[in-house]
Amino acid sequence: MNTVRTVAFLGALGLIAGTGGAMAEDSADPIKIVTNNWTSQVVLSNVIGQVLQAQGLNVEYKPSDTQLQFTAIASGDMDFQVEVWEGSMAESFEKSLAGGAVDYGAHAAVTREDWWYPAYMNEMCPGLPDWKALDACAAKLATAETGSKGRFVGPPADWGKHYSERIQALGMNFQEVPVGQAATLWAELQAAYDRKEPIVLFNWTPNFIEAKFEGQFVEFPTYEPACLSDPKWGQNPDALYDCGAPASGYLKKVGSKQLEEKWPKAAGILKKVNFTNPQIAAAAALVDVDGMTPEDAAKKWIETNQDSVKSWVQ
Ligand code: TMO
Repeated sequence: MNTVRTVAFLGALGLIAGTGGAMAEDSADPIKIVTNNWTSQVVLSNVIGQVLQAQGLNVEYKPSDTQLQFTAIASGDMDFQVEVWEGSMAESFEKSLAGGAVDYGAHAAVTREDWWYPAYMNEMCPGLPDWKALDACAAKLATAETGSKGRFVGPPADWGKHYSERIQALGMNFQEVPVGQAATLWAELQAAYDRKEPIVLFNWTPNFIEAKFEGQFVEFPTYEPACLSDPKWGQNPDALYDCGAPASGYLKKVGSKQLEEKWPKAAGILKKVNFTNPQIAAAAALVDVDGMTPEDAAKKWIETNQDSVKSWVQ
């Protein structure tokens, strides 16, 4: 659906500014929407951007680092980010709230981000998904690059994980080899999967992966907040990070203070935006499986999620 048709469609629902009652006094300045480097975030940023445009608001997309975005939002240089993942951003997010950023609430989605492996590895490494069984199986994941250690294909550096520290804290016979971008994770997974070769890599849910590949997360010692702040917590009394990421993490929205002041209507919509797990996985699949651009994927997503969109703008 092109923009004209999207606008027509939203207009037909009575969702365009001016067609349904009083118009809020929002600024004509562009709202700066933060985009990050994984697919669902980019598609869903475009979804909200297109919905706001259909309401007569101006928007601009601003790529930012997953940690630095919080400082930018707290200082008002950028206005909102729609996917704040507990497992990778909780610390930066909470700091930003103290610094002036605003919590725009949680989505219904429940999230997890951690080490993940294809199901056929359960036979190769008996005892999985327990992390100790993975560790005992390190030799099967050894490569020229990692020597005698197992290779863990890790996330891009800005995703705020502490996997090298975790490997050390738990005394694992593994080495993290981080990728530069998400697409490399999926290319590595596909190549291993096609040949039924062992691989352990960073993954998350909701994502398009679960519709295409069978596999599961490695179970590390259960997360508690103290694991990240108190070295004495957990099995290594001298180290942080001796635990897994939250298995049922939150997904939140964060906005600038000026968003409420300059664009009250947009702020009201953002507060109501609420994604479910299947909605997020579907947003990623439109690009990563179907090959659409994020812009077209957002149009398609709006078309197929009319009830949700309607509930945000009412
Ligand atoms: C923040 N991420 C969903 C890529 O783990």
